[in-house]
Amino acid sequence: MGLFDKLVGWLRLKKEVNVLCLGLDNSGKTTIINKLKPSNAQVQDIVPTIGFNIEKFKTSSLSFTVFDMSGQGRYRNLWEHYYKEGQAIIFVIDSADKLRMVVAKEELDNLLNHPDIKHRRIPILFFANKMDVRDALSSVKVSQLLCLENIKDKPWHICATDAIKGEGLQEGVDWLQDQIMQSDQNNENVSV
Ligand code: G3D
Repeated sequence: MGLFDKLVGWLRLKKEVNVLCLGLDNSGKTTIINKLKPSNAQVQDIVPTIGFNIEKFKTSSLSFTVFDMSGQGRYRNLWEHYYKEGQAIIFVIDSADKLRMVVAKEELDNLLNHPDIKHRRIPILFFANKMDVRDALSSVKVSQLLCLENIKDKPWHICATDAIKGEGLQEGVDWLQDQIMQSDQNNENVSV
């Protein structure tokens, strides 16, 4: 089963799933989203998202909102507005960019403490991307530097990925799908 077919499995949830794809610029968000889209819709030329840029991709049951999180303080209010709508988060890290790991952590902390995220059990999938780059940090190391073990009130998972080859993405998508289906079932049980 292809990645997109997996994602279409979410159709069974009978609702649109809004996935926020976040991370610093150049971490690989656009490359990842393009791998998740159906092959005939993939963009061949990937333009790094520079400056303030929100991209939205819509497939049959999935709506992805992608934006960069750093260096755009004056626009922050605009993109934070999307937090409310997100039902799942994909947070992409450039594992080879050791210098900006601290910036990635700051942005993650801001995200986790945001009023529209803080009290929700929203699943967060971390992609420790660019694993193919020599000297890239391992996903365990990335996890340590971002202090992921401190996230106690949200389900989270980290996958080592090479977005160019598409490696590791499937595992992450499977996990995210399980989480969304589980939370859907829990909500149904609550409303019965
Ligand atoms: P962004 O959307 O988060 O800003 P992009 O990031 O998807 O535009 O990717 C930024 C650059 O990193 C691109 O290279 C892209 O090809 C590259 N990239 C993305 N994922 C990987 C990966 O897993 N491994 C490697 N080696 N490179 C990756 P360019 O050269 O176009 O800037």
